[in-house]
Amino acid sequence: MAEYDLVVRGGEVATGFGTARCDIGIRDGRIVALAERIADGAATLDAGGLLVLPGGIDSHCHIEEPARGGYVGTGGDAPPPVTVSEESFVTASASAFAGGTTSVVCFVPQWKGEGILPRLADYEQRAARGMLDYSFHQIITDPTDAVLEREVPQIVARGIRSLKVFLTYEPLHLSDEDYIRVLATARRNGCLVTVHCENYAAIKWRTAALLQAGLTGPKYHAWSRPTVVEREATHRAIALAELVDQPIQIFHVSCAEAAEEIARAQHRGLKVWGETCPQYLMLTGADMDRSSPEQGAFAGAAFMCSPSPRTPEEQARVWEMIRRGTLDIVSSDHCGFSMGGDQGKAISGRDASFDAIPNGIPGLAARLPILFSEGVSKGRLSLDDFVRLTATNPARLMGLAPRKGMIAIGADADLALWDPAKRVRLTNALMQHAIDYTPYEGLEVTGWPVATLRRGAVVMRDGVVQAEPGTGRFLPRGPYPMIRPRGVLADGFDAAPPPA
Ligand code: DUC
Ligand code: ZN
Ligand code: ZN
Repeated sequence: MAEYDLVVRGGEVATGFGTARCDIGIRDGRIVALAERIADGAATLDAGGLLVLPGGIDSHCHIEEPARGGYVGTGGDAPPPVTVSEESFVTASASAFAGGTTSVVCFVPQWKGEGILPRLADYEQRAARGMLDYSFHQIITDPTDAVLEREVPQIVARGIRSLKVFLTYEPLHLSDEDYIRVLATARRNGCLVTVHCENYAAIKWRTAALLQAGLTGPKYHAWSRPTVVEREATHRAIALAELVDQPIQIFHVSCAEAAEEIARAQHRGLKVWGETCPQYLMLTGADMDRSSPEQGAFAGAAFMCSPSPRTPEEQARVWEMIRRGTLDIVSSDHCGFSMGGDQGKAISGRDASFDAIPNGIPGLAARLPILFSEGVSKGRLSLDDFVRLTATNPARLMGLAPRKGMIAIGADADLALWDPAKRVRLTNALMQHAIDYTPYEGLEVTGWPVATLRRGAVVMRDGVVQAEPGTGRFLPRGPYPMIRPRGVLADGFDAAPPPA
């Protein structure tokens, strides 16, 4: 019997410290050999002329997440609509594999008035139908004593190590008091807290004024939440995390002002990490002012997400914050709503004001090709930077390393075989998701995944995804040092002692 189930032969393997031309021996889904030349396995995959990258880890994806009014404006008097993301775990898996991503961390919702365990049970079943490997962030919108004291310890025991909070959105946002209670709970249970940073009251106030002035089209979404709204919430999220001595990650940073808050915190030694997304490098507020013959001004809704895309100048500043290492993860914030039909972007009608249009864009498949093309191919990033931003750093911060996010002996054989010279014009069909558009339609990229391996199985080759639904695995997370509190406390008093 052959020593290896599969040998990936002759690729330029991205180690995170430069590349090495070598063969990769895979057995039982794991990397067991890395050498200049290894013996034939039961099967061989020729990687000559290709880069071999760790499969992408997308640590911020909304997949099949039933939401009650989630991600729609700041609310009015009408009851918020219930939305179920059109993307199932099966379609999201296909999309991820098409773009070279092999694992995700996605979101278990909590609806106000409910606990977290029943919805977690439902979500576990949904996720188990996919082909991707996955872990969960638990959203907390209603931090009752029962949730924080009884249920959070139970989800931690089940391998969930991150809590997600929103500082805006009508049915989701937390008060400062509740945010502090979630931070303290995370500290007591050894979790990371991830934070959506925008000031709820500021957006609500500005939205009301815009609507009153008759400024209702999609482009005014950007006007409702200028950068100061994000900067203020980022500052507050960090200050309160410092008070509690709780590590946090700031999600989807769109502007330098917010990134500078993170840089200052990091300079003071706080455990604060910052993530950005391709939309803040590629889209601007002006995209929401687009119109089309079929959609009219509603066409701008295709680019609506929160925080809002900004300006070309802001994009350049975000690149700089990536280069400096302040922003050390690029995720997709994949959260797709189709433009057609009446359940996606048009759930409140095509004439709806901007505050009633669901926020979110699809980006699971586009993430790696865009970052490679705009980053590595255009000389803004090294290949090592790319690997860190898209795989190694998310794996480390989410407690998935060293099993995920790197090409090393013992790691899962999650690989993207990448043609760095291949030029592709992005189309919605190439994204292989369930959403009826991509905001990047027509963008030409240089660099493209020609095969994706998940735990040693070839799950995508030349754009054809082949994987059995139900083969994705849950990735339970235990305690890990990166998110251990620093132990720096005001007056030396610990108001929320962490586990021993
Ligand atoms: N922002 C979005 O655009 N969509 C999903 C959630 C979010 O914070
Ligand atoms: Zn968010
Ligand atoms: Zn999100």
